[in-house]
Amino acid sequence: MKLYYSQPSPYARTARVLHRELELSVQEVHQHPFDNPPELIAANPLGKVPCLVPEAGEMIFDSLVIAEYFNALPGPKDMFAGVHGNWPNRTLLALCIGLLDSAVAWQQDKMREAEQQSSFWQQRYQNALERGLAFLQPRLALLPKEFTVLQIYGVCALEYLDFRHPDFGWRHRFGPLSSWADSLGDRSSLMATRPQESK
Ligand SMILES: N[C@@H](CCC(=O)N[C@@H](CS)C(=O)NCC(=O)O)C(=O)O
Repeated sequence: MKLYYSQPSPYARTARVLHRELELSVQEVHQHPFDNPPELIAANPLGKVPCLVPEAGEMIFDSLVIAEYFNALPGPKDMFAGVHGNWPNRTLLALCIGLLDSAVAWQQDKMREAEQQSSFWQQRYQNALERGLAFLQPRLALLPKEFTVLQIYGVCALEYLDFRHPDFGWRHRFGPLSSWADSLGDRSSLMATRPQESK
């Protein structure tokens, strides 16, 4: 199966980490959504990455649906262990996805011409991120002990903040969260997918 992704995309990164963890055979195809590649548009009418084209059947998007699909394939482990059926952890997963949403929306606003940027929205995204991190940090002990989708979305969100919003400086204010991210960061699936600028 083929996975359309772009290197800096944190949503695409979650799918790239997951298939590595599950040792699935996936061909990664780099597509920058802003180039409107016809293959990507044909696969995902929203023109977004990640998008999965399985061997047979319909395309699969978005990242959480791809995660559920990968996890449903025969594989060595359950990447939703302690998340499905556990409402506090399922809510923390939604929180981590929401952190990604705010961080990406903030980045998109920063990419506009200076006069088109909105200080109202940029502040709002930062406030949501600040409160979200403050909510997550004291709940780290609740997370499943295994490496699950929750850890994947969490680390992808935090490292995306390092990548796109270094001036936000979250690591100075959230020491335990920063140590938590670092304790997972040398996993090969995370190291192989760390965001960098597209060439
Ligand atoms: N909810 C989607 C979000 C995907 C998304 O927004 N991807 C961005 C890249 S980070 C994208 O492709 N943006 C292109 C666009 O908005 O046109 C998911 O979880 O997969």
